[in-house]
Amino acid sequence: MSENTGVTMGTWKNLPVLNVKNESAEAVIALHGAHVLSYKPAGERDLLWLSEKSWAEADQPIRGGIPVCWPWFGSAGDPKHGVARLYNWTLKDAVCKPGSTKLIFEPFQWNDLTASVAVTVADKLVVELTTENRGKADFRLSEALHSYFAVSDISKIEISGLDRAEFIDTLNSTRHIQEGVIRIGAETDRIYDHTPAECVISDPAFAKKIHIRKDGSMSTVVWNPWIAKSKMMPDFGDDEYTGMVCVETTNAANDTRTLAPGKKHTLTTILFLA
Ligand code: TA6
Repeated sequence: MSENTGVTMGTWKNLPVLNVKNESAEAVIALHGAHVLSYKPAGERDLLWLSEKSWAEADQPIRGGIPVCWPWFGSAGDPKHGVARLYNWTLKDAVCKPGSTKLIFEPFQWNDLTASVAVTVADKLVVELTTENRGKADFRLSEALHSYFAVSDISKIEISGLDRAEFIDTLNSTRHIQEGVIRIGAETDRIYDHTPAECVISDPAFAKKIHIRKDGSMSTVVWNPWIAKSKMMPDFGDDEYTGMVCVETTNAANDTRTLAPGKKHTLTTILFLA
């Protein structure tokens, strides 16, 4: 392994983080929420966005990166977006190979469910969230790898891959069919809940596009808070909406999963530039 590669402990604000560096990429993962804060392929920009005003508190979610929303999405339970992103995860193992580092976290036991997270930092970033139902009853599982991507200017990007896909506009609870690429010019909060598609963020300021590939998911959420909603969030700068967009790999809405006793489900998001 070349110098300066491997996994080291550090801090971000006052939170402990794992700094990963190898020949292919570098990344920062907070133990709080098993939360990927940053992912930079070698010689490339950071794919992920992180708010300057993010909380860094044990009882608050980090704003940006890849929140692990589990074992429910949104307000399907309390707290919103579940308990995993507030949990202090422990690193179980780091598997280091040339050009690839896989972090495996100790499973998180919550009631009858067990969540396992693995993060692979290579020329692609792979986050795997596996749920096992160790109880005696079905569990209605909704979840998200709620990725925040850095963009040059929200008004200039396009998101492709969802043409003709059905979505819920959660701002008014109406259903629509996507026509062509997604362009964002207002608050946008949509759940595309019948699609396995790989999405691509095209940003004219950058030569390479961000690809969001997934497995174990038939739903994708696209979110930008725009002006008014940004001002309502204390952990989100008033003008930060122009530099970010969420394209989230989820099991949400009609893609909520019923997990039978003894069964497992893995939600995987695969991010890369191309
Ligand atoms: O994924 C979109 C969404 O559900 C939006 O409705 C918005 O609430 C966003 O998540 C962020 O939620 P949070 O609880 O992290 O502020």
